Amino acid sequence: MTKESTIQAAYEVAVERYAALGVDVKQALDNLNSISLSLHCWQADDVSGFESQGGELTGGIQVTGNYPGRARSIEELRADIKKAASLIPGTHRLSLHEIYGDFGGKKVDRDEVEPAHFASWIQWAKENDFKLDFNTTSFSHPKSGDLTLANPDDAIRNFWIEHSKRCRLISEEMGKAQGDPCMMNLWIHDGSKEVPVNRLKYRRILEQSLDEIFATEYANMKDCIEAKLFGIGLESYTVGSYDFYLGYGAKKGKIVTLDTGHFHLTENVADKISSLLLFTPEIMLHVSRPIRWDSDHVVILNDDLSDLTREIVRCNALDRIHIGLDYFDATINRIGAYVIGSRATQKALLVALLEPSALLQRYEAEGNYFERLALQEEAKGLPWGAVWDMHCLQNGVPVGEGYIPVIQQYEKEVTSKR
Ligand code: RNT
Ligand code: ZN
Repeated sequence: MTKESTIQAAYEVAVERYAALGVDVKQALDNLNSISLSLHCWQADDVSGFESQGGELTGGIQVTGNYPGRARSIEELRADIKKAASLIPGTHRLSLHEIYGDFGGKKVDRDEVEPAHFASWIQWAKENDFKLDFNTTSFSHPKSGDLTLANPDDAIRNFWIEHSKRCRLISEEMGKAQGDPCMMNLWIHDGSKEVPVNRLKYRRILEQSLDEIFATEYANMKDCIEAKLFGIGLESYTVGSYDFYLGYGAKKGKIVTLDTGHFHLTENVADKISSLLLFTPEIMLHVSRPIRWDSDHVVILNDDLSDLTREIVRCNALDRIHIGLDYFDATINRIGAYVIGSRATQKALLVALLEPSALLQRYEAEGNYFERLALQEEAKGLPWGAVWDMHCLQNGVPVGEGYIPVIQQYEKEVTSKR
């Protein structure tokens, strides 16, 4: 393990190097410390949840792998999340799906869920310094089918409307209890395997359903609507496409969720940020890593992620963009997956915060494009790693790969015994 004195020395050299380019490292770290990630609870148990009648995962999403140690109960999931959070610098949020309610072994259908089912979560979050976010769950249910809120069958549509309304109320209670708005994400898989001859019909129904769901105004929760390109088995048509939700969000003042796995693979999600900032109130992100499709691989520090975080910082929009994670990998230690993805996202944010932006902006404004490109290239080699190590040290979490043995130990003592 690197010694504290070595970390300190490397940090001081880095501070000087950045200062020469007009970058205030201390300020960058203060900014990084103020960013909370919204950790997705579903990496811990492969999107299973705690419904007593819990069945297979449907809705066109898929988890691959069967690495031992999946969380099987609310207690195990909470313990795993706490373990993961202890290895990630900063204080964070936890994003719950409706199926993770504390149902006490009873069958509570999705149109019956109440704030009481999340009382123990609210208490847990308070005790463990988490803030909560929330999600409606319209997949993995006998009434999920291919169409939920866009279903022409009113019995099914109304069931999901009721579910979504109740989820908003739960979110409101969470937001009130934590004194900070709960971000409620609404994602539905609605779509079809072949192209319908009436595409408009289902989108019209979805618009009506959303209008009904959002009719009640709340002060302590914010609505986010998540678009998608396609789901497995629903490849030809997605009712809630990006155009659909962008239009809805811009017209009705709702927050659009950009999931980085929900676009054509050559589409640049970072490029969407500045446009959304102009026309929608805020932005919710689901940071994921698609490989050939929306595969939800563990997030790593790659160019796509760096582009995204740089764009957020360049737009000076940290206060309007909520950063949630959304991936599920069951082929490796699940707590390790949380830690890798969260730390990668934070590293990408740090690199963005350390960008010599004033100088780059000046070059651009003056039309000095050689200088702009040269500095961007050289900036890639700046000693941000030394600053990251110091950040971990100051936050009391393992520096560098120091979290590997901690996770191995937890696996030995806890998850391997499940
Ligand atoms: C699915 C969406 C959605 C889910 C979670 C479980 O493609 O990304 O956000 O991953 O809600
Ligand atoms: Zn998502």
